[in-house]
Amino acid sequence: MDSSPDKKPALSAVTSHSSAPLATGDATIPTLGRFPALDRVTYPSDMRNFSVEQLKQVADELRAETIDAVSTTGGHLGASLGVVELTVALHAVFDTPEDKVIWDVGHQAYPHKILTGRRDRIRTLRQPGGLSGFTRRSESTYDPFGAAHSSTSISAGLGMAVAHHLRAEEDPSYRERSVIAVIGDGSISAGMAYEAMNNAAVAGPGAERLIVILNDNEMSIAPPVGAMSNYLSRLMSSRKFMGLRELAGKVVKKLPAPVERTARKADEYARGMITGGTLFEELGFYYVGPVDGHDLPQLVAILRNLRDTDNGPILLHVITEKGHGYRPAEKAGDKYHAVAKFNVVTGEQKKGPSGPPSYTSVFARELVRRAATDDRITAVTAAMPSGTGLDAFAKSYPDRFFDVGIAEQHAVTFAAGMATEGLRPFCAIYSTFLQRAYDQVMHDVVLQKLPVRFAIDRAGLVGADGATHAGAFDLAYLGCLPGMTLMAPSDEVELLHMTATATEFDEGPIGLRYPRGGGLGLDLPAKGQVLEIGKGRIIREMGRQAGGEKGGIAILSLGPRLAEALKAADMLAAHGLPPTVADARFAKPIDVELVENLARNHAVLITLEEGSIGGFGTQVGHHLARTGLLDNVRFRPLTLPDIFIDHNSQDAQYEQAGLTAPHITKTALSALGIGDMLPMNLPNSSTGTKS
Ligand SMILES: Cc1ncc(C[n+]2csc(CCOP(=O)(O)OP(=O)(O)O)c2C)c(N)n1
Repeated sequence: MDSSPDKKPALSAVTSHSSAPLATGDATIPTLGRFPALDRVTYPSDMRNFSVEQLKQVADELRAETIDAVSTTGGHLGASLGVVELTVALHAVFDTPEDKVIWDVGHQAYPHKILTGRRDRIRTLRQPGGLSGFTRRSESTYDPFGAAHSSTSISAGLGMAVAHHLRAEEDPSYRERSVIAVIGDGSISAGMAYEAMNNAAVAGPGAERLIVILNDNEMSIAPPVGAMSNYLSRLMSSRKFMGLRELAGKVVKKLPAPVERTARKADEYARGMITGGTLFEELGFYYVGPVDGHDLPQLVAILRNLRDTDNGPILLHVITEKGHGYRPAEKAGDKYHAVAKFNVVTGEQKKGPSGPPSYTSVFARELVRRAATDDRITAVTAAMPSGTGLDAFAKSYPDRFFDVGIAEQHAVTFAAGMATEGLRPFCAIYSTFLQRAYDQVMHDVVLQKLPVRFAIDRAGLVGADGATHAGAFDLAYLGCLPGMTLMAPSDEVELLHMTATATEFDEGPIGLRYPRGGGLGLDLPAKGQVLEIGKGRIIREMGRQAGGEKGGIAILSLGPRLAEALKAADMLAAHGLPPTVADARFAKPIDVELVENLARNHAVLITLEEGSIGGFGTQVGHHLARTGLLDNVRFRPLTLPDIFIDHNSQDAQYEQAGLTAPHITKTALSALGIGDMLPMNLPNSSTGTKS
């Protein structure tokens, strides 16, 4: 067995980085000096001449460094700990960044970041202005593809592999290179992964350089579900770990074509006889595995063999343990998938301040309560039972709860099918992930007027997960669909009512979108009430003002920004301009009567929402324009700005977005033409900077 790692020369791209190599005493790396092997690695090229023993030391230290860093930032720990050995082996064997390593989702890429020139910034992970919690092209040449939504890696990798080959003729420096997509057993449940695998074997020259590494830790966020997961377990248990001896007979190196074909045939025949072949082989992949993903010497040797073979596309089945090497994570039910800051010794996570119940839990509570007396209610999640609160539903009604795996498209059409049978399905999906099922929403649900209830969680800005997870667009992408009904609660009591309303609404598709985090701490009534569809409510009537009959300001808010609207109302009242404040409740259909009255009776009409341009304000503006009312009112729609907002605290994100009380106040005063007359130090609404 040749256990020495790759000794290929480093390419120029590896060394031309902007950040300086680590210097002893670097204040940004508090662990410097504690990890002698890791301290020698700023970039992967630094460890390519390491012995396997040295690489094992790097791996051990990398694990400790990852734990130490995440203990100060919080983040996705379990998945990262599971791939420490794999990360070291990949970067030691392959010529990254020339060879491409794509991490599916990217939440397991913290060790990868540490080894690829970002150790000095790893403690800024998910912090304002710091490293992203996922892979990102703009962050490093070692991140060839940005991610955060799952199951994209095989498609992207295949595209890269094929494109590289296409450019071979015009590129004199062309050399064969590998593209490696690392995808988890949870993420491989999504349709996209199969679409890509289905294409790989026939995608043409270049595709043979694709290596898919299935990182099988028998976990998604929750335990994985579905026949594929069962299949992988069977595959794993029916075979012992593959060692080098078996691999030697399996990986057919560059042999003359006829010999290769015969060898392949014999090999396939033998494998088929023993195991019946694998699904991956049927799809045209060369299946290798299962392999112990924590056995570094073995991994290095196997990867070297795979690198040097052109029998691809290859699927390497690696078995790992989520949270590996850190006892508290290994013992935890969720394997520390996502953690708050924690104590490294005890593993105890810092608890946030115990605030009011989350919107998620209020929704789940009402759904569970209603399901007790309504057996038509079913609940569907795409691999997020705890994130959507549906774990509570699952406990009470396991027969009516469906976790379909990471498969948002299927979840939506599955719910549509249920609706055709007279059930009342709730499809609970985060706003950002519902994007993946857009055609299913339009074509399978809305066009057919099927009463699927969309519980759209994490609507609006979401904090540390950043732009990839922001629920910014649902008001726009759902609001434009004919016949869609769309609600947004301004507080948790309203959410209770809207859950009740959605349950009882059988006339067609309906959605309720609510944010990440806690409500206002209001007393919750015992049950929600059914609201009148398409009707908003006045919260505060405009006081008497200077400026004649039609004067003053109206703020029409959709969703939880209402609290900011009310603060703005207090600010304006302090200046003698108490506005009318209304809660729209419905983004679609808009309350035409309310909108028209506000426009007719006020000089200024401001709409407010936690969504992008093209959402609620656009609907209102369109109506005003078409009716001619826009001619006589100063209409000011406040939405998220037309930019992607990076990870930060939710409050800071809304500040940047220009959606806080001072912004609203300033918008109102500017619209009246008196913005400059008042001594208020207010932010500039378009940039979030102080004006
Ligand atoms: C399209 C999409 N849906 C849902 C998620 C939320 N999500 C993030 S990681 C994850 C589990 C991934 O499981 P797996 O691929 O097995 O990786 P592991 O965390 O176990 O290493 C889920 C469901 C997502 N990122 N993208």
